[in-house]
Amino acid sequence: MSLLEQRRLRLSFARFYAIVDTGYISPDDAPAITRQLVQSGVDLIQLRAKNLPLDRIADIGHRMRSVIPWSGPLFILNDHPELVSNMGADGIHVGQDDLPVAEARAQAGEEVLVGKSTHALDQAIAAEWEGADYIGVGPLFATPTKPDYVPVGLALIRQVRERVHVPQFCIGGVNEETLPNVLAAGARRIVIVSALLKSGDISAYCQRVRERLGQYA
Ligand code: TZP
Ligand code: MG
Repeated sequence: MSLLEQRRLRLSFARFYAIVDTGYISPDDAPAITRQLVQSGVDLIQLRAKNLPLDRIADIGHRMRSVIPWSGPLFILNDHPELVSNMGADGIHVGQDDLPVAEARAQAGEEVLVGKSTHALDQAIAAEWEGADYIGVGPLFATPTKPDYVPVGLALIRQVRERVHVPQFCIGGVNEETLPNVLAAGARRIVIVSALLKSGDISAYCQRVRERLGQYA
């Protein structure tokens, strides 16, 4: 099995995606937070650093990689495909206004997962056609993490499930309080950013989220 196939297999089981966003934490805390996320059993960890220069992102990414076991959560970098191979990330995540999937894969490495953000059904279908290994679907709710985006609403979750085959991670305003409605609306894979980073106890928060996810097959 190729490395890409192994990564896709691990992705196929993944349900809980955490993003380490330097808009919410001090970059120096990223490795310690990452270690907590690893120990808390999340399936994917993304580094999202919108406010830092490239050399700083590369440095934080290296330090995060060093605390994520190779058999542990998949490690994804947001933006900057050119940094991926040196960082040893498992994947790259791009948005609608970023490089096309094929170009991101060409820059990041052919064995690397490519994820793409989508905000509507046509974008979700197009991302799969383009070759994305997984998609993000959202923001479901208004969120300070992505303030300029109109919420897509919960109905999109089932529409995407019916038409798209690659794993779909529902994102945007997902937290302990909204999770029951998100799951009832059909989501089986979720991303949490601010609620997790601001929780004060990442381990306990993850435990409760995982229990709730476990109630849905
Ligand atoms: N893409 C769509 S919504 C979002 C991203 C990166 C932010 C989600 O953050 P939060 O804090 O979990 O609402
Ligand atoms: Mg981007």
